[in-house]
Amino acid sequence: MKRIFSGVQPTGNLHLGNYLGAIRNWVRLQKDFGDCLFCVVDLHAITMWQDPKQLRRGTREVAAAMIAAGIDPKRNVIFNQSQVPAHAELAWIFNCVARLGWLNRMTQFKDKAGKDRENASVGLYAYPNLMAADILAYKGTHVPVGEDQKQHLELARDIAQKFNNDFGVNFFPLVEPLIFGSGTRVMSLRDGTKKMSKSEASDYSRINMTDTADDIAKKFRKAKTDPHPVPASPKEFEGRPEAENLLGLYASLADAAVEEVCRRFGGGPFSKFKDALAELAVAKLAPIQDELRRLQAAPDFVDGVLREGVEKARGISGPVLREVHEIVGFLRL
Ligand code: AQP
Repeated sequence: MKRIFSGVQPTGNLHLGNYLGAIRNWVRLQKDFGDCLFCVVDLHAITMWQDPKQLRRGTREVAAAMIAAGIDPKRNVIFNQSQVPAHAELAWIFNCVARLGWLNRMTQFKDKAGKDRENASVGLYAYPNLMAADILAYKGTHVPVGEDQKQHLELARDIAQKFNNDFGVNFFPLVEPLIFGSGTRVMSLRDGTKKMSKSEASDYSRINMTDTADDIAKKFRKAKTDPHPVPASPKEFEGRPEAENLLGLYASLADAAVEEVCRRFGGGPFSKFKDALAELAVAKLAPIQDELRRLQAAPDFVDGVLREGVEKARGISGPVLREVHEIVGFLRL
């Protein structure tokens, strides 16, 4: 059976990268996959310190954004990770399956821990094991994510394979990443070599899902470019990461080929192109933002969706964990 699992951290500032790289694809996939779980991964969020009030607010905001973007809470399971014990429990078992050498190769840990590695939390280091548990607690088979999560998904496959080999079973599926669409790697507006990210200090580096039309226009106007005209073909992207990112963003928002966008704006000034890009982004985000505002004013509704999701998620993961206990050899009393 095919089952989708994916998640977003409630760490604030949900941005265009999260939308184009992940959430928009989820909306499209829910039509083809009957069984989808979309999770607000609050256990992942606390691998870096979070203000408790902000974390609660962020959890509701991410759930609301999923619904506002078009994920149907009736057909899918929308829930927050911390309320389903199977995630943390299976993560511990996977801590005992995954090898230190595997985790040492994870580039996201290196990026996030930076130079002060000794001071990073153990949770940040073991993050990929929890991510494998998130998916496999439901025997998830397909995981739609942005390009940045590819390495973690390869690790989830390795963990599933090693668990199956160690215990001589064919229990966990080998998860398939679904990395598709033109927004799989949206880059920072200040530096085209870095991904757009929630935790980047400068707010000018990203378009937040809650930005006003004025903010969006201002941020695109200030976005870094180069002194040359807009490239007339993707062949001219070489050494121009900011231009490539902005044209890619336009293509992704317009659901058009990047070649077509280059043909339309190529040779012209960036100022004109940036105005068109801002206009398009505002038009595409406006209906989602309207719905998001409506849902933010109805926290009881959002909590109700999460509560129902938690029940369903526990109902699926509980029996999987019972089987895992059996396989591992925990004595059931
Ligand atoms: N820049 C991006 N382009 C395309 N996809 C992206 N995703 C994140 N950034 C981009 C995808 O969004 C989903 C949810 O991401 P997350 O909230 O779990 O955290 P993250 O990947 O660590 O995202 P951020 O925004 O960069 O957060 P911080 O700054 O806290 O690390 C994932 O599917 C991800 O691929």
